[in-house]
Amino acid sequence: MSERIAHLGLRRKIMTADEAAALIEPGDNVGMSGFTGAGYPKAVPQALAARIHAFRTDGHDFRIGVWTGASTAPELDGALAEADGIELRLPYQSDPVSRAKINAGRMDYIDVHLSHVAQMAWEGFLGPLGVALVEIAGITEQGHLIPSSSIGNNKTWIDIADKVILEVNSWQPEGLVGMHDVYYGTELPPDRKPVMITAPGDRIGVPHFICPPEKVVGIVETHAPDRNTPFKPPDEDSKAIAGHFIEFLDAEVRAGRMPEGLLPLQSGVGNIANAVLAGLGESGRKGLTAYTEVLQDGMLDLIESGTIALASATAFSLSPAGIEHFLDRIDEFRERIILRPQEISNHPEVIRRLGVIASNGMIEADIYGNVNSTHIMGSRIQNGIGGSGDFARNAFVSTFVTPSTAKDGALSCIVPMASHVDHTEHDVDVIITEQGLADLRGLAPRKRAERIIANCAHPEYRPMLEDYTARAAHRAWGRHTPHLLAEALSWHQRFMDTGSMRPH
Ligand code: 0RQ
Repeated sequence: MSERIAHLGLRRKIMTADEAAALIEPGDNVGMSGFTGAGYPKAVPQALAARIHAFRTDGHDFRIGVWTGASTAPELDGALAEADGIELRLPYQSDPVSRAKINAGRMDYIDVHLSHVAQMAWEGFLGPLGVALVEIAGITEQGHLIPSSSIGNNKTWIDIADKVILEVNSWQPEGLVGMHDVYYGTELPPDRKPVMITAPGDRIGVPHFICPPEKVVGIVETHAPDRNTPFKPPDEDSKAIAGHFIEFLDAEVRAGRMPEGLLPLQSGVGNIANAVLAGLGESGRKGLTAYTEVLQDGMLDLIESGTIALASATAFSLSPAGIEHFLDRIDEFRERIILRPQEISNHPEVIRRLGVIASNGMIEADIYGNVNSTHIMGSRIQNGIGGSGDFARNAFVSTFVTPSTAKDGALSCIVPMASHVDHTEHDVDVIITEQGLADLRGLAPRKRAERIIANCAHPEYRPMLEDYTARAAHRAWGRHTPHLLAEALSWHQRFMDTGSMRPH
């Protein structure tokens, strides 16, 4: 296996996962690789979880801070949360065990814009980083580290950590070499320079991480797959949402606001995003581009069909079938895909300059266009804001998608007042449900409410929302954004009390 480690000095640092886990101490902050189930370390976190269990059995506490790119997998988040080993987690997670601990108040979680994490770490707000634990695909003779299936915050973790532990995963395809573009020009103000990306395909960095060999304290060899969750085939709601989105893009082209080849696309993760991509494939457009954070199966299909000419991201998030597809045509994909650090894939300056078309999932939107992406009933975290804020605030047009109802229709995803706000009315241009699309650009609040209710709310909840809006228009204290505050959130309370937002 060690042929993946061409640097002779570093080859001498190979050790077992247990030995590497022993280099992590209680109280350490550990910067780990991993972004949406891709490129996370697969052996050391599990060995660390076992070490934490053993410590507990001996009556000692052992908790660490876990910083990553985004979500990882059961072998990392699941194992460490199960062991009660995480004191603080950031910047994004989607693991069920962690979610339960966070919502039970037993684990701290900071939900951060993904483009902000690196600078927060450099600025020192997060405290010292003891260890970087990073999966890579190999090490060159010169000691350069070849990234694996995600880049995330790895460059920053390697730069700022006191010591570095590497997992060299021979499951990761050797054909990844050359796909990455790691930018080493980021500085803190006042020395910050423009990030010179003027088209999604621009390369501004080097294809590897740079790490002084003496900083590496251990290397663990693995051969283990990424998380690779299969996608559900798109359901009727997802297909309807995709259809509305594509009609909207066509109308933008007809109105002369976008060129035939559109503007670079960003799409969030999940089944709706995949359905939107599938719909784009059927739209007959060619030569589009993507400036996004995650590449799902749908994106590979679009690249193969020529619909997408080039895609820039920070990570893959492929199903097992998607991986097979990727490996079969990796040389072709290498010409069309660039993986970047997440502070660049999600960089506000670049997103604004390129005029990205953003599309992200949400939990609920209120009638004025405020969007909740993260909290169920205002207090329980689902996943996190991820990159949605980086894109929504800076996009050319920012769209949010959701089915109009959840929990088998027991609740409406269009509500009088969002129970938590991640994206304010100022950052939300378009809301799309299976019912239709509400283009909010250029509309004052009361007009927005009319349009969202008419176009996006489920017919079962539309009369209740119209009734609320009409009464608020007459009785609210102010008539700019009319609300009856005590009533506004009673929808959520009714759901929590009775299991349904319908009046009983
Ligand atoms: O709960 O699984 O217990 O039934 O929320 O909902 O329908 O499975 O939707 O997987 O597309 O996730 C916003 C969470 C949507 C996601 C969110 C309940 C629902 C279910 C999940 P159950 P679905 P999805 C790219 C950009 C923020 C980050 C982001 C997300 C669960 O899109 O995390 O966009 N986005 N990042 O039942 C109560 C409602 C509800 C509700 C859904 N209105 N009220 N519960 N649910 N709507 C990625 C990264 O940045 C890494």
